[in-house]
Amino acid sequence: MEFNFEDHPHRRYNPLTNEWVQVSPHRAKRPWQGQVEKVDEEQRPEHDPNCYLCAGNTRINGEVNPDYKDTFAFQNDFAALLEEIPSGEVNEGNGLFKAKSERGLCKVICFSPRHDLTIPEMDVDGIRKVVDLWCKEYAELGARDYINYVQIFENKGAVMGCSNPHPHGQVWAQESLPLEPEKKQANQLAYFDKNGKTMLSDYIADELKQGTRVVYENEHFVALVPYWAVWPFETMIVPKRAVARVTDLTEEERDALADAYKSLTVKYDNIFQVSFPYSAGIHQAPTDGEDHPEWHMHMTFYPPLLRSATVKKFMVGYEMLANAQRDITAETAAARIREQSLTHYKSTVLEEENR
Ligand code: H2U
Repeated sequence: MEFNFEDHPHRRYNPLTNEWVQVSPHRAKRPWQGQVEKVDEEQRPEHDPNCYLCAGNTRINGEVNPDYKDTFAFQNDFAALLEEIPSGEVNEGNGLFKAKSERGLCKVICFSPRHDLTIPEMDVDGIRKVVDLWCKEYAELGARDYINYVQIFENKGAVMGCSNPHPHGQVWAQESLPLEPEKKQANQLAYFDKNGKTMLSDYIADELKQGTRVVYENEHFVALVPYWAVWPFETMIVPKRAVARVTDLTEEERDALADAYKSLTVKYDNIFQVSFPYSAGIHQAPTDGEDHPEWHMHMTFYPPLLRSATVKKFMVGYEMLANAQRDITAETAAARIREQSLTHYKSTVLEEENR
């Protein structure tokens, strides 16, 4: 019998983080008698008077949101990071007790005044405004001399702990480089120093040649299931040009990013005909004043759903104690995403109802 990566257990290497994932494709058929998530598909109003993100509404701290027409950003009223704190440091017990103060700030970014929409249901022009807002926040927050990293992210769906269905994301800006970007920076730097090119330029060139993990492509971006994906339907949107940060994207590339973001999330929603939950975010160059030619920005999506709209993957047991693990291969997941239509299932339903 010959070893076969589609059937036999193996490990795959993530060169961005220098970590391994255990792949167990033969397990994909196991029966499920565990927790089943509730599908929350209620019809939401365009404006909800009780939503703290809707235009014109009062937030918990008494502030009133403006009557915004596209996007809107505000400082998180319950921010995890604060700007005005004294600095402090502990390093005791032979380095066993280390701590350091961390300055920063957190913002909430509303993608649209429409309470009933999500990214896959917004039009590309509206999503382009979200891309522009990311650029504005990255530039403005990153320009503060003590801010060295800006993390842009979106938590979508109650399953991901998102507290409000209104389309929104967050931006956390801080003094230090957080763990995930720190790992990616070190590995991209080592690759760039050795090869004189960004790691992801070489990687996506090979992915585009092979095609088996590519799920969507336009002129400037490719969306793919990375070879080393951990989450069942994990994907990355990567610019074809080695761009270090969102603010280095051209106007055309910003449009293309908005198109890729929409296309990928429409396909996601179509897999189980449900608003597909995920945590997504942009990893890009720190805002420490350096050039960072090693950085190739990318947007990563970590969706938790596994085999249906109601069965979620849990990162527990072996994953917590030993190593990240997945059942279906990246190639199987990619084929599943790729084959989905670029027309959102809800618009198809609407068309049928109107017929
Ligand atoms: P989620 O992305 O997890 O849904 O978070 C929304 C954020 O909105 C959350 O961090 C903030 C919460 O602190 N928030 C406000 O800033 N003001 C409010 O009036 C309610 C919620």
